[in-house]
Amino acid sequence: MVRVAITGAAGLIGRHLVPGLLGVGHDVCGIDLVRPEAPWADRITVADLAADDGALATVAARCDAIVHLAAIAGESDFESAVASHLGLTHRVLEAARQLGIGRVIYASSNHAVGFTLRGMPVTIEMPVRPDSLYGVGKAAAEALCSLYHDRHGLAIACLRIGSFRLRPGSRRELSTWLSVPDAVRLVDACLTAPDLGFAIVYGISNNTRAWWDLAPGRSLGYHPVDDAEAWAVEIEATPPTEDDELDSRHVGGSFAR
Ligand code: 15L
Repeated sequence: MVRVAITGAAGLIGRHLVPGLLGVGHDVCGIDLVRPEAPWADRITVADLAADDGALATVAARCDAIVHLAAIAGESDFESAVASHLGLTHRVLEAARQLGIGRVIYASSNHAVGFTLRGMPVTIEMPVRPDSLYGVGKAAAEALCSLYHDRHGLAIACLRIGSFRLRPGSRRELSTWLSVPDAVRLVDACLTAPDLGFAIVYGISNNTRAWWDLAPGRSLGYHPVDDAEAWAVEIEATPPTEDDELDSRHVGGSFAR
């Protein structure tokens, strides 16, 4: 059992991750701008991570790990991207360092490499190639995580999450989908891996059409189960869209337009 604090706990991913991690036996608390309507809502502290220095310290004080999800979940202007991805991540890493919390799981994104051309497997050794200011923010925050690992010894996983959805909704998502149960498996693996060190991991399900390398995740104990292929016939029966055409060029899809 890991005692874990989740930033952005009421957000798109957080609201599934909190009950999911509780379900596999972890002790979970969280912080967000809003209180979710959920049976576990009393585990969430309502506070603005960007403005309230003490809130995260209070929430995370007795935790073993922080899962940092809070961020703008798409493209924004430059100042907002820097504040949201680099700024918030810095606050989280500093809180972890000061509180002696040894492990941080950071929700990065596939858009850190989104301008990479489609057609070949994408490994973690390939250069960062953001497709947006969002992707730049994620790549910069990954670099900050790397520094906190090297300089301060924190164990950190940067999860380059694909398309977190209840089910895949487009041709691209047949490759990039991350199911809710697999997201829980991924974070659980990163929370419990004995030798995490500094890891960059692609966060997708066990998709037949995957183009991101799952080996780094598997080496940490992440064994995804779901496969977007189950929706392939239904999705491919729909007429191709303009976004499908953009999605076929770069791994980040329409973010690279
Ligand atoms: C992301 O990182 C975004 O937060 C999400 O909205 C999706 O666009 C996803 O990537 C994706 O690439 O499908």
